[in-house]
Amino acid sequence: MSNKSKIRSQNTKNHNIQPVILGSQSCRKGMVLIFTLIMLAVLSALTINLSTKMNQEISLLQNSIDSLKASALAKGGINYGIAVLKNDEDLKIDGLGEDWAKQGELTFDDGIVKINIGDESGKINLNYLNARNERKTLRIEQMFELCDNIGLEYSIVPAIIDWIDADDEVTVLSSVTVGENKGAESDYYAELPLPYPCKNAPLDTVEEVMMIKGITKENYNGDTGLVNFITVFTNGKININTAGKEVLKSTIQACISSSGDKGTETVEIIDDAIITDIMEYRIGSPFYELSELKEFFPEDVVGKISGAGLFDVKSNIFTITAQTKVGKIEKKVIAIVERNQSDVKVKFWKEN
Ligand SMILES: [Ca+2]
Ligand SMILES: [Ca+2]
Repeated sequence: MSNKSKIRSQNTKNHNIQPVILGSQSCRKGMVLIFTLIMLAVLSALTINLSTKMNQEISLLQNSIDSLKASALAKGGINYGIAVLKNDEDLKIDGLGEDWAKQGELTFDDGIVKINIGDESGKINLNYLNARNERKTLRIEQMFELCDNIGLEYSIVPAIIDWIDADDEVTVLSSVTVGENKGAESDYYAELPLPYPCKNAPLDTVEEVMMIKGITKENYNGDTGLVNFITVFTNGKININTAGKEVLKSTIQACISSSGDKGTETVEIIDDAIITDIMEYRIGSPFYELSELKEFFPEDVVGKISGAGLFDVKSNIFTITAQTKVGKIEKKVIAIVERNQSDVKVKFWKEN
């Protein structure tokens, strides 16, 4: 072989090697690129995960701060309500035209607090259904009337009495002629799927009535539910200046029905129009005396209502509700307070 052809041969040989070297470098660069991309993807995923966790933690921290702020604002709202009650200008009467009955609103940098004050004496105190005096019949009648007005069975009345009274004798109310007239004691509650004893003591909270035979969540809650008409905190008297239509009608009807001899006397049935008239009258001119009812009833009926002793013109137990929202956190505080002259004490507190 000549030198020329040897060189050509070598060149050819070298020429054949070159693409192999170039291919290896390209493959290595590709590998580096893929590795880099994978690392970038992993780092991005880690960054996103870390960022999400940090956002969650920041959000949780913010909610905790907002929750504390909302609690403080709501408690401030209750204190505002207490101050309003202390400043009530007329302690002889409590009516819906007074300052305490108007909804208040406080505005802060962090949120708004809405304050509402209601009169517990506008409701029927169930614990007096077991009163050991002549008014017991009257109070039972008052509850029967309420049952009529809000569509509940009379049988809840003996059941409430049995829940409260200390004995284990089932109450039978002979005045109930439609539906069941018997109450329930521990024997009944022991047979429930989740048994519990009959309390045999006064109610401590209004919610407790849902444990009593015949009272369900459905007839407790809602616009016409029992919760709107009953209390466990008052002295048993109904404030004629603040009671709602159902309680007002039930109480007036009970006073008239219970005082007469039903065998010989026709009991006057109160219609809704008179109740509406009374409610309109009292806004501008609250009752200072029950004798003012002569605007609406004959003298003998006014005498029955006054003599029954179920009504008052003022109250000493109020419910203050304060609601607020800070960020996404909503708070509601309910305080039931007792006022004696200008001294106000909290008897019940609920926060949610
Ligand atoms: Ca007042
Ligand atoms: Ca009992």
